[in-house]
Amino acid sequence: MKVKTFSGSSLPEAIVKAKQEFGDNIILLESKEISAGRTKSGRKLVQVTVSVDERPSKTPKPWTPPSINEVYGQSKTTTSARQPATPPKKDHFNQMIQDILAKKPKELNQEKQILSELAELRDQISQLSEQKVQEPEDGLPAFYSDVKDDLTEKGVDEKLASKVVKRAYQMSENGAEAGKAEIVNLVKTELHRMFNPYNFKKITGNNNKRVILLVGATGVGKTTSAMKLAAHQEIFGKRDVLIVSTDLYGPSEALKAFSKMNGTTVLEKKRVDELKSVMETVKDEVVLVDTPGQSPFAPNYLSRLEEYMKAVKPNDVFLVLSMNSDLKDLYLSAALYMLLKPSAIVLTKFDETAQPGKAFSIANELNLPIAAIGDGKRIFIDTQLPQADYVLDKIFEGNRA
Ligand SMILES: Nc1nc2c(ncn2[C@@H]2O[C@H](COP(=O)(O)OP(=O)(O)OP(=O)(O)O)[C@@H](O)[C@H]2O)c(=O)[nH]1
Ligand SMILES: [Mg+2]
Repeated sequence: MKVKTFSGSSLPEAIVKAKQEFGDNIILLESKEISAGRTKSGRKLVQVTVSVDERPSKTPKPWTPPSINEVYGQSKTTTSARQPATPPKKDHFNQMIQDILAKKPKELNQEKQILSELAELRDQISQLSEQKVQEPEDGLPAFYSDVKDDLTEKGVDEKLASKVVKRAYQMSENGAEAGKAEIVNLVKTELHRMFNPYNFKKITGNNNKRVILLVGATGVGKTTSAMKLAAHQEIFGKRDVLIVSTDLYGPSEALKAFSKMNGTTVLEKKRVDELKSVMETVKDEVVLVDTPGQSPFAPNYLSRLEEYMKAVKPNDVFLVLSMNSDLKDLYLSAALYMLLKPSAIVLTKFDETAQPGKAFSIANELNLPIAAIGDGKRIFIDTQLPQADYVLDKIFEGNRA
């Protein structure tokens, strides 16, 4: 995977530069604005970091442009005939971002503008990829539709389920004749390829200071996740960890008990100035800053989180999302937290959903890696590393290929 940063006077200009070098299939990793005072030219700049996947495909057969019409015994369609008659609809998530932007007050103006440009860009990218994956003109053969229904039943949203099943169709050696087991395997391969785990090795390999801010709506499992990350041997279990509780009611009983049991230092810091000074004393620890839960729609909540951000200057913001929420609610709450530019998501309460496929939909929509999975209340037991097979097994259990 190649990663590079481009800059321009606006987001679209920076993106055009990135596309000129990497082509249309770029993935936007980050965008930030650099104020006029900090650039050589004295003009405001927008910087984007993009990546392009250059790895050879793991799929069984290289993808060739649609042979669908041949499979169906029809003549080849021209490219223009394959274009959708009407432009694809704005996707759900982008629509939500737009709705939020329309409603929010004037605060966070710069971020709002970047978010709005991002939504536009995401639309363009998704339209490009829609054009690549065409549906057979007679509709999907029955087994493919069955697998698609299984996916949506398990929480994968309609758009993503349709995309991966069409992709399976195009990759299948047997096309319309493929059996269900073959289709399931191809769909798993495709979902596996899309799964993006957060790379803890990169940050646990050294003993440097690392500050992670945990954010998310009330009761989603932020405090529990802080303890789970601190305890897990392949996450921060071997590092010195400091958990800073900013909860207005002080650290919970569970957190105090964990501190005793695991030997993890827990500090109570409610005020922003206290937070700032504690950060100055940290040398080579991992600091997990646990923020108080509140509805993301509460007035001034995001501005308050921004104050925390300024005080602790986190290396990472982990957005904690509870899998027992409805997918629309997940999108809506996540869209607001995107203003804080999270670097990964932590998915909790997998044990409380019958729709584990939501994990793929939300990670795909937010274009963020998954840092950890929580599947129960027990701190030392119910934590899973972010592995595609864990989610895939849950989706396809009882339907083994
Ligand atoms: N079943 C299940 N329960 C969980 C999981 N993660 C957390 N919980 C429970 O959910 C409840 C809330 O968890 P907390 O960690 O306190 O959530 P929080 O986001 O810190 O809550 P606030 O600080 O009040 O916003 C607790 O009872 C946890 O034990 C999980 O993966 N599965
Ligand atoms: Mg909490």
